[in-house]
This record gives sequence, C-alpha cells and structure tokens, in this order.
Amino acid sequence: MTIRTVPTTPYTDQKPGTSGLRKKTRVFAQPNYLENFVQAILSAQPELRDETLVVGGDGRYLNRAAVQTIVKIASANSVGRILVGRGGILSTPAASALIRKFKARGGIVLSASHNPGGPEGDFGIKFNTANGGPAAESVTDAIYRKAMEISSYVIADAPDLDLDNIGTTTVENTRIEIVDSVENYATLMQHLFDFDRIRMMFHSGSFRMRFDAMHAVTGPYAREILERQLDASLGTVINGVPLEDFGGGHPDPNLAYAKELVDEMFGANGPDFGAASDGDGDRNMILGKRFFVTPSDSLAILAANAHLVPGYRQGLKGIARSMPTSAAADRVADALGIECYETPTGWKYFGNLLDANKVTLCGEESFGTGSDHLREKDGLWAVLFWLNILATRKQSVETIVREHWRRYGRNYYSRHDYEEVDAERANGLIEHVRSQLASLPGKHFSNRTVATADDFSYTDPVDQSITSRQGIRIIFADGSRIVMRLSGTGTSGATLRLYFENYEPDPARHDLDTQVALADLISIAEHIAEIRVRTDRNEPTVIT
Ligand code: VG1
Ligand code: CO
Repeated sequence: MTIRTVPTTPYTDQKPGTSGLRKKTRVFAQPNYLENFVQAILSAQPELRDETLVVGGDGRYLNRAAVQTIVKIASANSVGRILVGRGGILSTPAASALIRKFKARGGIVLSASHNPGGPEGDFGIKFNTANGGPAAESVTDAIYRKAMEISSYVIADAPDLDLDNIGTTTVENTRIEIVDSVENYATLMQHLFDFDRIRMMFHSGSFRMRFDAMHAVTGPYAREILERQLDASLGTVINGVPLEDFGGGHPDPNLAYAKELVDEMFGANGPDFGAASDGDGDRNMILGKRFFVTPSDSLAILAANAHLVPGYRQGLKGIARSMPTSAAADRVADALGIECYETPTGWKYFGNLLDANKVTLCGEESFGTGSDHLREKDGLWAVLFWLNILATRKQSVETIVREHWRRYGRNYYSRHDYEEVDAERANGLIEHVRSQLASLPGKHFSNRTVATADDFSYTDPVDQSITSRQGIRIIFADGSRIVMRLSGTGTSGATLRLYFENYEPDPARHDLDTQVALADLISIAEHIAEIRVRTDRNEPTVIT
C-alpha cells in the first residue's frame, strides 16, 4: 500500500461554524473540499497520531463516500485505530458515547443535523474532542488556520472498506474496526433508566407510543431500544429506515416539520406519547395526546422529576440552559437549591460545566436536552427519560406538565425564525437594535417596562474565557423577555431568530394560546426592530 501526497489549495469559506463546517452538498462535492478540511483537522490535532479516532455520520447523501475518504486520510496521517459505525452510521450522541467508552482522542461526525440532505441539500463535518463533545473555539480556530494554509494532503491508496460488516482490517499501520454503535449506546441507556418498569408499561397494553425517526439516523437505535428491548409494539417507530435524502423531508423535530407525527398525536384516538428526533439524533420533540411540550418546559420537568430515574436518583449537581431557552428550569433549580447556568447557544458551552461536575442536566430551546452521561445533546435519551417518568408517575403527559405549571408558573414561549433573509439586511436589523440598547431601560411599552437590555456576554465559570455578542436580550420588569440573534448554522443567507417568553404565575391564565399570550411582546419586537420592513417579510418562515 502507498501513501499519496496530493497538492491542493485552500478554500476561503472553510470557517467552522457553530458545530463544525456546514455547507450545501454541492459545495462539499468540489474537488478536495472535504479532503482539505479533514487534513486540517488531523494537522491541528497531532495527538491523534497512534491514538483512536471515531468516524461516522447521519447517513445523508455523501456520508458513505466521505467515510471512505476520511479513513484513508486518517490512515495516511498515522492515526492508530479508527472506530467506524456500521454502514458509516453514527448518531451524534452515539459518537460521543463511543469516544468516551473507548477513550478515543477525537471523533469526526458527518452531519448537517436538522438541515435537509441530498445533492441539493446540506452536508456537514464536525470534530469532537476527547471528552466526546464539540470542539471548543480554540480547537476549531486552529483547524480553520490549518485549512487556510493547506498546500497538500496525504491519503492511503487503499481499497474501499466493507462498511456493512462488523470486523477489523488494517490500512498502513492503522487498525480499522467496524463497530455496532447501537449496542454500545443501548447499554449506556440501560444503566440510566429503569427498563423493567418501562417494559411493564408497554406490556400493560393501555399505553401507546409513536416515535418518528424522520428517516434519519435514530431509526436503528429507536427500533432496537423501544421495540426490541422495551417491547413497545412493532410499528411504534415510524420512518425508521435512514435514507440519504431523509425521504425528501426536513429532519427537524418540531411542530412544522414532524407533520405526520403531529397529525396523529392531535387526531382522534391518538397515542399517549409521541416523540421525534432530528437528522443526527441529538434533538427531541416530546408530545402527549393532543399536547405539545416546549423544549424549555421539558428541561424543567426532567429536572423536577430526575429523582424518579435510577441514573439521577442521587440528585442533580446543577442545571445549564442556553440564554434563549426559557427560565422554567431556573425555577426548578431554585426549588432544588442548585445552580442554574446561562450559556451562549450551542452545546459546546456546556462541555466545561459538565467536565467540572458543575451540572448534570443541560438544555436548549431548540429541542436539545442532555446530561453528564455524554457531551452532546441526546434525543433518544430524553425520550427514555420521559418514558421512565411516565411509567413511574402513571399520569398523562398533559397532567404532568399542568401540575408543573401550577407549582412553578408557566413560561409561555415561542421562537420565530426568518430564514434565508439577505445577510446584509439581517445584520442591519441587529445593528439597528444594538444602537438602541442603552436607551431602552425604563421605557414603557403598553403595560410593560424594560428593566435591562444588553448583548449577551458569557464568562465561562471554569476557564474564565469570555464570549461576547451572543444575542440581544430585552428583559422586562416581570422577567418576560425578547431575545434576538442570527443563526450560526444556516447555509444560505441569514436566519434571524426571535425568542419570546412571558412568565405567567396565575393558574387561571395557563390555558391561553401561546401566540396570544405572547402577542404584546411580538408587537414590541416589531416596534423596536422594524422586522417587516427590514427583512421584507410579512411573517416568520417557521414558528415553534
Ligand atoms: C441551532 C440552535 C442551537 C443548536 C444548534 C446546533 O443553532 O439554535 O440551539 O445548538 O442549532 O444544533 P443556530 O445558531 O442556528 O441558532 V444541531 O441539532 O446541529 O446539532
Ligand atoms: Co442535530
């Protein structure tokens, strides 16, 4: 076998975004585009030499070919051992689990998460470090610098791997193992949750569940755990076969895109519990019969009920939520007498808090929840957590949520996304609001008064690093908020995200329609940010 050195030139757009490099598939299909970035990762991580690397992806178009390329480049760069998910498939949480279990020095995960796949869709690549989590900014910056100065990469001239059969081969001095990531992941879940109790609930025959894998990566994991190990009836998992184009869908588990599931849950005689996950399996949506649980509420409810779950019976060390996520979890943390940390958007900011044992549960409003069992958010984990709570409390999802609101109050919450807005106009809008920040406090809007207004800046409590300009917060006297920021994960134009939160302690007012409960905040945002004129849109693209 020989190693080839291939001359190449840098691409100027290879700056890693929120969770790695995420671009249109056709951008990735350009000659040497993927190769450059993979070589940049390996050059920036010399400690991978002779050590273990985990490789896999969410199964989208280009996944298999990209895995073959990565394995050959990693072999040529003297990586000691490569663990590849069977079929080239690894969900993001399963990759995190493998890195931790086998003490790998890193992992390369191929995914554009919830963005559509296929030749006209999106593709992505991200690097996770030895703790199993997304690389910190210092690492992604180093990768970017390598990508910008690259002049060649090395690749082993080896035949393609048989990705579909468990086994070990050797390329150059690298051992390559095709592994069953489903088994490893399922074992981890068995240690956290009361599988016997959940199985009994399914055996009772009076509990029905539907899980929509959206033709994305979670299908094989969900079928094994829910249908085989927990005896949920066959057919509980729908759209369970991963497809290269996710069946033409948008593998984003929310009320807009998981329509098949939502229709069934809100239809006549729907199941008792519904859930869905995204392209790479790290997000989750939780539904009851005719009932939607916001991700922010879900985090708070998991925290309030964690003592019912074996893996968390000893109690929680702390909770962390991203800044735009509602403060519902803060109230639970208060009641439990533990700290609640507020971080910038993106899972990487939870890594230090988890590694330092400061928090046990983490969550984001964008359908992401997770814990110290991994360093990524974990869709199926959240679903099993809910199942464990349902099997213990023997109440409906709606009853559990309503009781929670009665005790802690309700944080009405919604996010409005304006997608593919002209980037210059979107930046202009944010600048326009930034310029008003100093003058907003004390101002009255209908019956609300602005208490504080700022651009969120975060000082990491562990390493004291500062991350600034993470989103505009306009906070009112009663704690209600408007948050505005631009997405870091979009692949065309800019995506403007507006987040609205209205705290309502009075149980007599817990039955309002969410958009109605937030209506005055929505019009205040329009007044301050001139969204219609500045985006040239009459309404958001997606409301969740
Ligand atoms: C979005 C979400 C954020 C999430 C990120 C990655 O980022 O808002 O909460 O961490 O996607 O999720 P942004 O910058 O577009 O708002 V995923 O499922 O890629 O791993
Ligand atoms: Co995802």
